[in-house]
Amino acid sequence: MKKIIFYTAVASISLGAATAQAETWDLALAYSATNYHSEIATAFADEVSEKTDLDVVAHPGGSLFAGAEIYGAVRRGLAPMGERLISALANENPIFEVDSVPFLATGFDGAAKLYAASKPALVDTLKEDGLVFLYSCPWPPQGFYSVAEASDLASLKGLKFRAYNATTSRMAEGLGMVPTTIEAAELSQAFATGVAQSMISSGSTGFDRKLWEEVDYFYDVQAWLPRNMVFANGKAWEGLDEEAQNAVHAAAANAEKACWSKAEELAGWYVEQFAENGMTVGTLEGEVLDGFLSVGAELRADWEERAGDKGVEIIKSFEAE
Ligand code: PCA
Repeated sequence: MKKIIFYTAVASISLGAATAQAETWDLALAYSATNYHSEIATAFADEVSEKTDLDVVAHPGGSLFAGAEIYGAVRRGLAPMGERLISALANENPIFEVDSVPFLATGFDGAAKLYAASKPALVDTLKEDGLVFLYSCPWPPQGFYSVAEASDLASLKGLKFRAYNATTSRMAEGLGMVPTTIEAAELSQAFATGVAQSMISSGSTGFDRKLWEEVDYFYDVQAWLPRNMVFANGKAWEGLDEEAQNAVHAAAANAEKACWSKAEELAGWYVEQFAENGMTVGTLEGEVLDGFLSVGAELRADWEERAGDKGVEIIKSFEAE
């Protein structure tokens, strides 16, 4: 009997000490653990854990919440931190779509300028939603994957297209394809079963999902560079003291810098892996290229109209940079 009491006392003392030392914060991630976004977000979590009393635990691959659920889950406080593809939130606010306006910013320098021009609006929009913006990192330039050679528009007609946001859906429709929204985590399955036959995405996602096993053609369109963002629940954030908040922002700045360099460093390498694995890698030409450009121009005009004055301001400040 005495022995049991002794163990209980020890257990509760150590539990008490652990609670006082570290509060655990989950960081919900949508993309695979080996993707650079996830690796860097995990390094960010480790840095915060090291420098503050928080213990931040990253959950890649949609293992805590699927990509489509992360924004809502962090807003509701179900997870204190999360990462989301910004443009997938288009139905919340057109500001979230600016990085996916076709052919507006098509390289890393342009994407960085567009980020700088749109960041104040992004931070404000998150604040209105009760969230704290931490950092944002791009995907490499978006290309076109297809099981059929894109020799003319007729060859794309009716292809089942995997979309990840409203812009990709509308590009597909404008080009005669049939879009379905599918998270990156479900991609291999979708292509293997024929639910998807084409998509617009970066070399990064095609590489993660070994798309060469199902898809023969990659066209390096460089249509835009969409970004992910990492953010925290505002109430949870208010529970941190100023020193901890500053340490989180400092770790976020480090992660953002590392992530932009990694994206740029890997962009060409991913495409090389496609050729090495037997895919035909090229650029769009003729009426297919014209089709992408003209549907892209329509989508840009449409976005400018929906985004109103805020949108015009962002584009103006982007173009002035
Ligand atoms: N990869 C993500 C979003 C953009 C990208 O390059 C995806 O395909 O889901």
